[in-house]
Amino acid sequence: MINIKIDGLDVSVPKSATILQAARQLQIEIPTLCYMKGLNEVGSCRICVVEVEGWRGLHPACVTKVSEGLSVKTSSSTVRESRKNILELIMANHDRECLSCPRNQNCELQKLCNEMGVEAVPYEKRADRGTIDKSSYIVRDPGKCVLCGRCAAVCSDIQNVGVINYAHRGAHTSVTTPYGDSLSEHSCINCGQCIKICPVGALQERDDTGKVWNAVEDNELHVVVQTAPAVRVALGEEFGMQPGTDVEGKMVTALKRLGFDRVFDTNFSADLTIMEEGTELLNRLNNGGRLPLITSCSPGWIKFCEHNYHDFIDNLSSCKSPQQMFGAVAKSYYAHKAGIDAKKVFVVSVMPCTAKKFEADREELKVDGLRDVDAVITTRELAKMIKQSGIQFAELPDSGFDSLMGVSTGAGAIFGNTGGVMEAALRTVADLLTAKDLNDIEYTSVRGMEGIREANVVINGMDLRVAVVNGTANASKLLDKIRSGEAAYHFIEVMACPGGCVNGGGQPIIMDKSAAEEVKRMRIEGIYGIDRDRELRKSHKNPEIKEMYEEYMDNPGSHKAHQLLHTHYVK
Ligand code: HC0
Ligand code: SF4
Repeated sequence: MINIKIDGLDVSVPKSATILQAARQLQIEIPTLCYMKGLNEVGSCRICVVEVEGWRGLHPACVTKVSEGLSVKTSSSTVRESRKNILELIMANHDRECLSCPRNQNCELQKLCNEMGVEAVPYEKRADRGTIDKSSYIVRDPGKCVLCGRCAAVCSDIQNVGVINYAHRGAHTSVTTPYGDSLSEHSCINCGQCIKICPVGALQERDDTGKVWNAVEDNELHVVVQTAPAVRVALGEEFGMQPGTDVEGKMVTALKRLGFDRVFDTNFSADLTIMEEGTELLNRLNNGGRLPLITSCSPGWIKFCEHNYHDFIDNLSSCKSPQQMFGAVAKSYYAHKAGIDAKKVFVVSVMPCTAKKFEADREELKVDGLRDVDAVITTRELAKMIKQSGIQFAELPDSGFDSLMGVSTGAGAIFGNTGGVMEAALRTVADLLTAKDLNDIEYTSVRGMEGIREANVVINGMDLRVAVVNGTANASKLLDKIRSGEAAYHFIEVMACPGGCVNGGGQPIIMDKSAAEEVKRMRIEGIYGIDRDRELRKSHKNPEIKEMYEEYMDNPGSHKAHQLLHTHYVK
């Protein structure tokens, strides 16, 4: 251990510690901007500078290692003045459009400027980093970029995509795409993880709230909305509630007040996905089909697979995702039952995911030329619409989803967590293989926060080797092992976002990044709580699903089901 003094207080820390870590051990908060523990420890912004007795100049606490006997000052007037000066320099090159910025009041730079007393910017703008690019699902505004590099780190290290990075030198340094192109022209998977880690408003999702307002106000259209499993455990955060709070009832009330004609649930179509995907798994196992079967409901993962692992395209489940299945049945089964022309049904999705906007636009997911889903908004965009309409969300009474496509089971709910699709499928496959109504349904071996989890599940004497992956860099690691013959599985779940949809790129932004893991854990727990409280916890027990098959689609895997609910991807 190394003994040092910080602001006159003694502390012992491991030899490998930085001054920042040592200060945090003493509960001394040194401000940071570019720093992300374990991901981006590069000392590029210099906000964390400190004085070290006997050393010349100031030193960034996030990358300066401790040594025996150091004496550090973290808030001398020299330090405070320097931090203020650094912020003024950053602000000089930052488009100061705070009032109209989507990150107003949720911006780390704004918070630092307030805390350090930055009132005016005494410097001229030095760099022109380009104009806003709105042509992708992920909108980049280089004029607001503070060059922290956090997006580049997440894109390459967590997602193994690497489509944004530093370019140019000196005052012309920028964080940009290859050739400064739109992200849509490259292998960006639209996961939105860069948005969530950006400290300012330089990255945002494409805003589709205008499209949804227009649809809701169009009397010619019958507008139905579906809500993804993970939205209800995070939406409350936008209104001051604890992460993980289940606000399903209030969310449904809010959507009805916003003017949607019907409020339905993606959890319903998650149950439907299990009926189709469980059948597909059993077919492949029994009939020598291509294995491992790999889930296909995460559109970021699908795009990643198409760009980098096209030799696994035939392993992908042919099932559309629950979002798309919902749209397909809304415009067929629901329109038929309600006596409405399918072309007049406008389907809106509320998703925790930015890649769902891309998925909804995919040509191969259309049925007879008709899109399944017409508009996708994120959890953040729904919160914005609720705020715009003056609804006092926290005060709302609860209400229930509309019937026909509003009932769901605990299995549908857990889709929102990493491991959830796997567990939901195992619950149904186990009942089908044993022809029993099994009580032991919590497959805890596939739960957890680790990036790659493997398990052997024995069902009715059949030994199933399964794996659950989250984050596309982890998907690469697993698929590389399969390619080289080091590993083999029957069934794999892949979710593009670390933690699964609860941590999707469209979820509320957590300003205090040190709390991010805890927030993720609370959202995950919120979802397992919904599952535990459900009377029905297996997809095949969903009465509305049974009714739909009986009346409209015969059996899972039927010709009609294939027409509506399945697709294929081109290599
Ligand atoms: Fe998900 Fe989904 S669980 S991808 O994470 O499968 O976005 O929440 O809606 O479609 O159901 C996201 C969440 C969904 C879909 C479902 C799946
Ligand atoms: Fe990278 Fe995902 Fe951001 Fe695209 S959306 S730039 S893949 S982090």
